Amino acid sequence: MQHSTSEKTRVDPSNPETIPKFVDELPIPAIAKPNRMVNEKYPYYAIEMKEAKHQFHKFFPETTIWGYNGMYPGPTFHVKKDETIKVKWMNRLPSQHLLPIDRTLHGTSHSPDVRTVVHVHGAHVAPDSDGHPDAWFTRNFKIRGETFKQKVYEYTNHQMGATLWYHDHALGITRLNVYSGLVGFYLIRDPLEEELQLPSSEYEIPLMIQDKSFNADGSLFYPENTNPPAEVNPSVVPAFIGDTIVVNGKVWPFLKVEPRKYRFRLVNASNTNGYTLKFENDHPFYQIATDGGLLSEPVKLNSLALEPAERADIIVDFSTLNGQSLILKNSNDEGDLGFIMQFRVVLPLSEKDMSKIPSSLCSDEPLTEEMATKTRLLTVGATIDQYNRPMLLLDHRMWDDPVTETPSLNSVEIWKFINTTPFAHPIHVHLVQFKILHRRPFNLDRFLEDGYIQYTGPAIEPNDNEKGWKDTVRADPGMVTSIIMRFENFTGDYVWHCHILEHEDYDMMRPMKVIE
Ligand SMILES: [Cu+2]
Repeated sequence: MQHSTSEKTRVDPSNPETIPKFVDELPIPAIAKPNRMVNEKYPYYAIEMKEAKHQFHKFFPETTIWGYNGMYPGPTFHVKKDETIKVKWMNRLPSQHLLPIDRTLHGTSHSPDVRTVVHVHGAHVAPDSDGHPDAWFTRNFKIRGETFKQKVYEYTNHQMGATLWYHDHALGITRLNVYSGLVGFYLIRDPLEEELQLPSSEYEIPLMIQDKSFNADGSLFYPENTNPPAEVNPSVVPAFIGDTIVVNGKVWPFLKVEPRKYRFRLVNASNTNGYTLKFENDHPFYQIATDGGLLSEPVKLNSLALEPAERADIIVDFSTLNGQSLILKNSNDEGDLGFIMQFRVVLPLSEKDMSKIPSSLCSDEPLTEEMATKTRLLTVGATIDQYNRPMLLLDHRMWDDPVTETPSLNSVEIWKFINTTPFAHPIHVHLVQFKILHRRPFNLDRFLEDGYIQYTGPAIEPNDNEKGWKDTVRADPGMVTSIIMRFENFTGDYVWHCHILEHEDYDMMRPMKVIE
């Protein structure tokens, strides 16, 4: 396709109607390289958070972003299961934030504007390497938050092979730091997985989906203020959805593929937006993994819902589509946000496709309700703050309230999320991978009146493609969503929260302490 210079001049980054789709090739993020070995044993990585220029679309001016090693998305970690790595995450960012800061939110009134801390989402890791929201640090570690302990994080990777991702988690500004570009993939590889002959190497592609809005000059747009209150400006917004879709850093990209099977590692890294992914011609695909690793068997799908922070590994077989193009759509939206990216089956088959979609993927040890020694009832709710703004809360408590979720080491617990709001919240628990037990409708009016949970229907099993290990669960409105998990290996301070980042920052996050 040829584009004239006049087309370039007509493109207005702030107006999605003027932005041509599928003109940029999908980038594959660079692979993170260890700088050296520690004691000839541990790969050691030094990663710098830096301001940089990024080309979101070939007809956009360059955009200032923040990225790990100056890249958006950051470099992809490829690590082996059970192999320890060390990472020194370094802040080399300027002292002024790219985006407007609300100083009424937790942690924002007396702290520096630009502070960072890195969380590997889904990692089973010691608390001092988990990226606690108060363990933030500024440029060159000059100022440090109250729970800061160490400059070098250690990841032991004692968990299943999985598609994890890393992102910023600094208290009260997570939504702004992530939106600025502080995100990347962290892939754990399990040698057992190699034996399954899944599509691999250049046929295994990570896809990070985010929504973004731009100003006319190509700079990132993030809203400064909602309606009232005028006295809080900038003010957090209760939700933010951009007007373009960005995959691996390009707006509505395309990917040329061979007529064969591919494995895609999907993450929804958006602030608020959820997607229901679907090929335009209903082309089926197979989900093989959830947040925490392989499913016990592949699940054939025509569409796949992904809330913020959820991941899915899927296999798509393009072998019957030689010469065709197909668009990956988002059926939640009829407009521009209904388009994710395009696949063009135009590359010649380089060799016979020997990869497989095995009928069975991995054996699974179940967690049963009888194993649980504690059940926690946790409200997912909303209130109104002193400025008349909506404020979302977990268990009616704020981030700064004393810790109440204190599971014992090696215990199994059931957590029931009682959603009293009219929308779904993706709830993320650090440290663990859990199983979804069920979702069950309840009488909301009765619950709001006297706190009694009167179920109004039978418990609904999770979908087949949600039956694997999860670290983020969609808590549906009007439902009690039950999960079960075991707290193993580590004690100390962690967090659990809604992964809609505008909610997490205000004030839908709670401490969690695993005790002896
Ligand atoms: Cu939420």
